[in-house]
Amino acid sequence: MSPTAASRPRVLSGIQPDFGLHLGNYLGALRNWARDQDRYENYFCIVDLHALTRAPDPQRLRELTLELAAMYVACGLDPARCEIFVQSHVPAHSELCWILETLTPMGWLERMTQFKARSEAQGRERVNTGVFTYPDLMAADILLYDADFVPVGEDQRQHIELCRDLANRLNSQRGDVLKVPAALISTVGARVMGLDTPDEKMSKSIAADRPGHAVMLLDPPDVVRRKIARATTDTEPAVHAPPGPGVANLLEIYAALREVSTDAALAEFDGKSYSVLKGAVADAVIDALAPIQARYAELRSDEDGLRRLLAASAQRVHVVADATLRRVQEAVGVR
Ligand code: AQP
Repeated sequence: MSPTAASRPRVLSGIQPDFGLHLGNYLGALRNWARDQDRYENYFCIVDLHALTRAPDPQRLRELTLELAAMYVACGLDPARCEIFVQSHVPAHSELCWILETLTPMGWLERMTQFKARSEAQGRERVNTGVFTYPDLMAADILLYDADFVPVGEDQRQHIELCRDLANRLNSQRGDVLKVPAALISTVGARVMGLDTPDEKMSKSIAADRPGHAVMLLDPPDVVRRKIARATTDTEPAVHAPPGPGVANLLEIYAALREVSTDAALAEFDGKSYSVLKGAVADAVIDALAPIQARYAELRSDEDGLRRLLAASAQRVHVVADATLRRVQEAVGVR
């Protein structure tokens, strides 16, 4: 990274290599990371330990990790300006997580929406403990790097709040040990909703079961067009104000990709049929995905190059993470 980067505020964020990425991951996270990379000192992690909570096939997890690294770069993250590294390559993440767990009341974790959703879906007795303590590991990911900001989608706000609470708790007990980070949530595209169910957020795991739920970043143009053509709207004959949730979601996707306000998007399509709107949304999505898909194909053909990039970054970030871990260990008395 350039020598001047160190004087900028630091951002850290990550994505799980559990399934392929969808448009929500792009608009809520990756696109913003790439757009703002000159404003920040950039740390972007591939959080493979989090993905273990879904008990993936080991070989598939290794592949998904490399695929995600390629996707980070294909979406515009420049390895010369961003650290791009794998969580499990830096043991300090797990070590700090344990210390944070000892500071976390169970009630804080029981309130987490993601835990509640997964324990309802799988049954509380069966859901693994990693799903429960996931926010502690995420807090460790962030706090280890003294991040100023965490650029994420709206769904992660609750986890960032918990991370802040933990940093404040340790600081109030043991002096100023940890930097308290803030969430950085974009005003557009922060909560893309499911195409088939516009009342729930577009989600990777749902898309794995129901392909019509989400446009995936690697979907070819005909698939994008078909999925958007089938997106849920309503029984009105044309776009009108105020739009229902399905139409509002399509307008929001269009506005985010064409970089216009949602009001301008609504004005553009007011009175037009849903098929006209859907055609324009599909064009915008296809235009945005074409260069990403081309770059991704190039990067995936050089696996050794990707592995070298990840190894070099892990070596550099290791130093930063270990320094913070040492500070915390000293503060709590295990060093
Ligand atoms: N629908 C979304 N709209 C905007 N941003 C979103 N993000 C996720 N879904 C949307 C943002 O993408 C980043 C990576 O997310 P993650 O790997 O932590 O996975 P997630 O939030 O769990 O993603 P999914 O798609 O919702 O997967 P599952 O099905 O596992 O729950 C984060 O910054 C997130 O805010």
